[in-house]
Amino acid sequence: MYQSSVDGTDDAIRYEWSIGIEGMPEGEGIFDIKIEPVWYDVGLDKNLTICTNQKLPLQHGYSYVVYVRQWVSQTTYTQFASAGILVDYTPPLVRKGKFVKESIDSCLNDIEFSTENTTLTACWKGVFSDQQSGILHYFVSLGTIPEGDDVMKSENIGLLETKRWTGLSLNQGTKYFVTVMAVNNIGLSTSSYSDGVVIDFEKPVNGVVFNTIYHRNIPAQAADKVIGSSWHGFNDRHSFIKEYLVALFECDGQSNLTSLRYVNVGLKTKHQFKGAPLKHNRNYCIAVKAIDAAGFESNVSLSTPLLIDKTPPKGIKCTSYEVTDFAFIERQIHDQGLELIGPISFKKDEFLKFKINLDHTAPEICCGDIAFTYKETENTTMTSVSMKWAVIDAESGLDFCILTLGIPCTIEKLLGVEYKIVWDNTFMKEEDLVYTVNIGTAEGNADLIQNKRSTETHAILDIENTDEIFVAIEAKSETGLTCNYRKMMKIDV
Ligand SMILES: [Ca+2]
Ligand SMILES: [Ca+2]
Ligand SMILES: [Ca+2]
Repeated sequence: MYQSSVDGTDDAIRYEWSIGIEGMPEGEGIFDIKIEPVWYDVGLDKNLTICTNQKLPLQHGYSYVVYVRQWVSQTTYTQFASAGILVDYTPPLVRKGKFVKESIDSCLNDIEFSTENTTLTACWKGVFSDQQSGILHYFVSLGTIPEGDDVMKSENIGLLETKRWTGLSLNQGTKYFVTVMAVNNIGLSTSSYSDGVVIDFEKPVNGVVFNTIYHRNIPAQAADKVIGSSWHGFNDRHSFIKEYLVALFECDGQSNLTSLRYVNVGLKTKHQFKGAPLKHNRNYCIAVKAIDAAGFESNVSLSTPLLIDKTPPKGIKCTSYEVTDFAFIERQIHDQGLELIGPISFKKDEFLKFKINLDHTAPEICCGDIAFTYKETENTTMTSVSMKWAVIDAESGLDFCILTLGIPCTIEKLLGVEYKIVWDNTFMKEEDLVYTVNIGTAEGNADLIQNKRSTETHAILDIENTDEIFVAIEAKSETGLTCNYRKMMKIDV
């Protein structure tokens, strides 16, 4: 149905009307112009209502024009045409790649975290379109769920494409969503909502910082071109750690922490300061702070001081050294020219493990440049060993040496034919060891487990039809150093 009226002049003797698609002959799209009349007489009436033919309904996306002929004599008329009116049956569209954004300022970027709990801005420039009838107005709301309005009720804000709320009291750790409903000129609507913003106005918790890249502190080092650092324990409750800032500074006197030159290392949790001008007999500290996704900085955490000592350390000589037969012993010797002589007793099958660190390179998980001699005396349950070992290369500064007692791997029967092999204390305690496990029913075979890589210190497998298995485990440190362990184990069936 279409309504139209015309302002005619008084000298008209009658009017005729027609209607059709804009830019086409009069009547086209409304009448079958080959067989139907196109012009209709209405006498001197100045308005009319047209019901379109069901066979030719008004078509979506087309513009229609009403024509009027004002006859002033039997042979003379003036023709008028209305402005086109576009037919629209569809609600507004959401443009591809456009979305409702949250912002705290100019709407350049959508934010996922905000440090503001009283204000929030929403923006939806170019998000909605309606080619046919156009947008009439927008409704906008704020809620804790998509399409929700539990924080701010839906509000008609005309054709504005941003909304700034103030005086809010948003909760920390809660995600808020903006919903915008676009209404077109024929009353059809479409809504779209933002991907949310979490409120976070708490700085991250700071962690612990170490003066090596191995998550432990050392008191001194001889190297003067590089200092390592590592850290852990930084955390954020409401968002997450986005990046770390690290700085190296001399910390002998009063240090001004506000003027440190930080390096942004992203999400890495270790960093090496290379080529740093490190002075002999001075202490250096590492400062680390974390930044959360909302942009808050944590407090600064400092490592313990590290002394740069380029003079060679004096050798020590231990005349007696004992590994008791019940304890897991760990000794650290910060010196070089090490010589340990003495009786050591340990149980049958137990063995000595070394972890040494030369020149502050990565710690090895087996033996390094160490020579040792020992003499065994057998009795039924104990092996008594006299040992002497020393660092062969006295030039390389021995940083530390850890000596521990290795416990052989064990086998435990579970249900049925299921067994558990455990190598908890077989290798050096090192967080980042990766094990490659091979287990077979004959020496050199891997028919039960082949090249299984794991960070766990156990394996569970089915063992049938054999009374012994051969276990070979290779442990690999983060720095690529390896240590091998092999054992034949009897199966208790
Ligand atoms: Ca439309
Ligand atoms: Ca967002
Ligand atoms: Ca935070």
